[in-house]
Amino acid sequence: MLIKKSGSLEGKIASSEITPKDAFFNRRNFLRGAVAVGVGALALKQVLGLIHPEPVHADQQLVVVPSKYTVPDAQTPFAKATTYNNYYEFGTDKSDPAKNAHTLRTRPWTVQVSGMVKKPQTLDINTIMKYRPIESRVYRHRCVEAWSMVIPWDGYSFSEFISAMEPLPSAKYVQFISDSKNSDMPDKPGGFDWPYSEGLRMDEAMNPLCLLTFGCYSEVLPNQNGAPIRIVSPWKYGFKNGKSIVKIVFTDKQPHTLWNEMAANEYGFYSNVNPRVDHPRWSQSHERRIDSSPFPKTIPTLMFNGYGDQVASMYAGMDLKKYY
Ligand SMILES: Nc1nc2c(c(=O)[nH]1)N[C@H]1C(S)=C(S)[C@@H](COP(=O)(O)O)O[C@H]1N2
Ligand SMILES: [Mo]
Repeated sequence: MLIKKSGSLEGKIASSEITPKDAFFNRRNFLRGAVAVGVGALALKQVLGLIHPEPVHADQQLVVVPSKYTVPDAQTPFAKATTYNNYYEFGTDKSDPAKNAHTLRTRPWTVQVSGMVKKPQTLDINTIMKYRPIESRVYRHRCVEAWSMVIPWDGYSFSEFISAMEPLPSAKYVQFISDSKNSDMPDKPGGFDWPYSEGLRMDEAMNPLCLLTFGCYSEVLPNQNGAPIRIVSPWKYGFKNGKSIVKIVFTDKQPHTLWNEMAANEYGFYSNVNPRVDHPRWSQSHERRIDSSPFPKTIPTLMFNGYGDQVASMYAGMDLKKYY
């Protein structure tokens, strides 16, 4: 795997350096159970792949390394984590995204970085994916709707990416904006201010737990889980974790976030998991662990989803009832 260590991402990996070999590794198409492939045949496939980029399939394996940021909880079965989803651009029922998200085209894919940053630039997803080793991190995932899962996500700390972008000292927040192309998402429900957008305070985004995510269960992300690139911030409610990101904006003002602007009294900008601050329409004290809890909401919800040791200090002195 080609990993370079300093300077900005594009500086590190100029497009002229992307050889057929790199392209092969970029696409991570190490098919599960594949037998040895002749080198000649492989090389030809790579060259053809460059001319006609292959679609990336969700069952493609990622090369991942273990991570210290892993909880011991029993993992949610892959089949549940990939069929019980919120991804409203593909429908508002939990089962809709798995049925509809196949229309999302995840290659070619670029992420535009702009705002208060030294070098605004547009980066190819393959460049971003190979910038750092991809870690497998088993995280607790708590939706604001009081259900939860335990998912092995694959990515590297968002902080690594942010540092490479060299944000200006004036940047206090980072916003990430999801895709919303009509051709890919023809049936987006009305009444929402598309595209989906979310954001974090800079120190939250720089917390090593905040994961720039490319896969789950050591495979590239299924479309319904936010392919090809998304955020996972496990101490926050799931809606902070924007999917299928196309823009990252550094700013000095608290950014527009879709749910907060839709219903500010129900969905705060911070949205830290907090069993003591209820949603106006339901309690947050307990949760239902999808597929392992026999009936709804038997599991006590943990402050910061159990990640207090790593994140509580960022909120020292803040009234978390006011800044929910
Ligand atoms: N673009 C986009 N991102 C999104 C959503 C969405 O509707 N659109 N839903 C959010 C919510 S509410 C949750 S709980 C998680 C759920 O998806 P996951 O299980 O793949 O994390 O995605 C979040 N990210
Ligand atoms: Mo959610």
